[in-house]
Amino acid sequence: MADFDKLKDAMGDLEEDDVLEMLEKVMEDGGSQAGEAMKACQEGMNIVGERFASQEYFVSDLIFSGELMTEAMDIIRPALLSQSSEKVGKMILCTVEGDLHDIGKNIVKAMLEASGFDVVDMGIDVPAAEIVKKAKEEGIHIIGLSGVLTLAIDSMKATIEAFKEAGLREDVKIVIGGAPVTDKVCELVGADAWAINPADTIRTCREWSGSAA
Ligand code: B12
Repeated sequence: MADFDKLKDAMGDLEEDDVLEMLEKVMEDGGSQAGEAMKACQEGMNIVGERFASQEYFVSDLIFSGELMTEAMDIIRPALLSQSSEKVGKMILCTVEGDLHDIGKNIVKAMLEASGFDVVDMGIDVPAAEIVKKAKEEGIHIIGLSGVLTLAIDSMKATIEAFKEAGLREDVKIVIGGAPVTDKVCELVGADAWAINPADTIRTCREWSGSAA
């Protein structure tokens, strides 16, 4: 049984060797506890964020934490993905304008693809108008917006407004996610749903595409 508190702390302390070693151990049985390990790593990233906010860590530590989280996910990703051969639909996923964070988005993308979605990944810092244009061009009805900065909330709102202005709001379902997103934020920006983890995102998007979770 892995010690997930230890894993969380090692991630928060940016102890690369310890994190990677613990994750290799988690994978020894094929990764039956990979979900818990991901959660612990994410909580460890919250510690990094708190230490950055209190000026104990610097931007270089944030950058390093991003690299470490990416390495960590590379180890456990195979166990998180239960591959579906069924094709359930196409959707857009991106990080909204002004926000360059993409680790969470990339995790969500990998899991959506594994569950059968054809994900059009528009990348990071994507302006509202481009998202609307892409949805229109490709006839896509499910949109996932990611953002971890507080300012991402404004960009999410602007994106939803842009769909309204284009007369397309009723044609799309929009799910938002990322660290600052809550039910209140969902209501404020006018999204259809929000999710904090990939499993909930998949459930919501599969419901919208007409496939049971
Ligand atoms: C790593 C990191 C970085 C890396 C990002 C690397 C990368 N490629 O993404 C780098 C170094 C680039 C970075 C830069 C900056 N960062 Co930064 N960063 C972080 C940190 C430590 C971790 C983020 C992360 O990857 N978490 C792990 C992932 C797995 O979690 P997640 O993103 O929440 O994703 C999960 C869920 O939210 C959900 N999800 C995610 N997306 C979606 C989408 C949908 C549709 C759904 C349904 C669900 C969903 O599923 C995911 C998996 O479970 C956070 C701290 C934190 N607590 O988040 C700060 C943090 C977000 N950063 C912060 C800041 C201030 C910055 C900078 C401004 C620093 C600077 N002075 O330059 C810049 C901003 C650049 C910009 N314009 O975006 C602040 C934001 C403050 C705020 N309230 O706005 C934070 C909160 C740190 C802090 N406490 O001060 N950062």
